[in-house]
Amino acid sequence: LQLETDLRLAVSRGEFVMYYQPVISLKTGEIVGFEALVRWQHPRQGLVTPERFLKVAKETGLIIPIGRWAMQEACHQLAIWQQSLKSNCQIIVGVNLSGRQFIHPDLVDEIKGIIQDSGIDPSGLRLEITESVIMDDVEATIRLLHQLKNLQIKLSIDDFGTGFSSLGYLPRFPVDVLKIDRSFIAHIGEATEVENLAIVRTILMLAQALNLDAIAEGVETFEQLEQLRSLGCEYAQGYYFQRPISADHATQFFTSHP
Ligand code: G
Ligand code: G
Ligand code: MN
Ligand code: NA
Repeated sequence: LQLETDLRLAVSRGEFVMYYQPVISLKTGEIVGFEALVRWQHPRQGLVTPERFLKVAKETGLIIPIGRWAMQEACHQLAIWQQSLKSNCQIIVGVNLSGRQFIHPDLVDEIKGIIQDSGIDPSGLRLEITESVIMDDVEATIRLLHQLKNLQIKLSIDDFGTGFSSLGYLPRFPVDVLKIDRSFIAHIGEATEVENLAIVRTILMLAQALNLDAIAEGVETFEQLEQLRSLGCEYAQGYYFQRPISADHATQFFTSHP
């Protein structure tokens, strides 16, 4: 309950900070974008990760104002990056959406408003929606995804492979990216490698057949990177490249990265 009280105060006091984890092209080694990950700068406990407060935020509905802040902040930062980039470069910022945000009736209008206020080119914004949320009510999801695509933004299915999707629906979802859940990547190099490699290979083939990009999450070792490369995976993120970092640090990393 202390956490809930503190979280309410945090919303009104604006104690959240956005961190950014680079997404890397395995072909060129270049940064192609970032995943935005919210952090809570707690007055006494320091930087708190979402693991510790998102559950309460979802239960209490505080995820709605926190998620709105996250979207505004990420778009504000994206606008800065888009302005500083040469016109031939693309940078994509991924923002996570929880199930509660996804089914909120104001979602589309709110994102539309944030795109206008921030002045971003919407093609640089990607919403990350987990597979289990997407599969919850398929017909409603398809309608909503089309409304979101009408805003000219990008969409990804997050934690792909963990939600037991009926794969037959996949071609009907107007999404751009499959994010391969990090549990499959984590076991590369371990005893269960064979099964996990088979799953990763299958997801990559599926993505290719449906003309979607695939991003491998949670790459922690060189060995995992090499395996992904050999399977033809094009994009990855993970501690091996960089942990989530502040916007300033991300900007430095971005401009100094070869
Ligand atoms: O670093 P990590 O601990 O950042 O994130 C843990 C979980 O919190 C992930 O599942 C991630 O999707 C989720 N998360 C991080 N930032 C946000 C956000 O801004 N909105 C929502 N809805 N979830 C987030
Ligand atoms: O659920 P989602 O995919 O949005 O979660 C992203 C989460 O994964 C964040 O908590 C982020 O900090 C974490 N993360 C990012 N890279 C790695 C990694 O290489 N290893 C592990 N274990 N977690 C990672
Ligand atoms: Mn994500
Ligand atoms: Na994920």
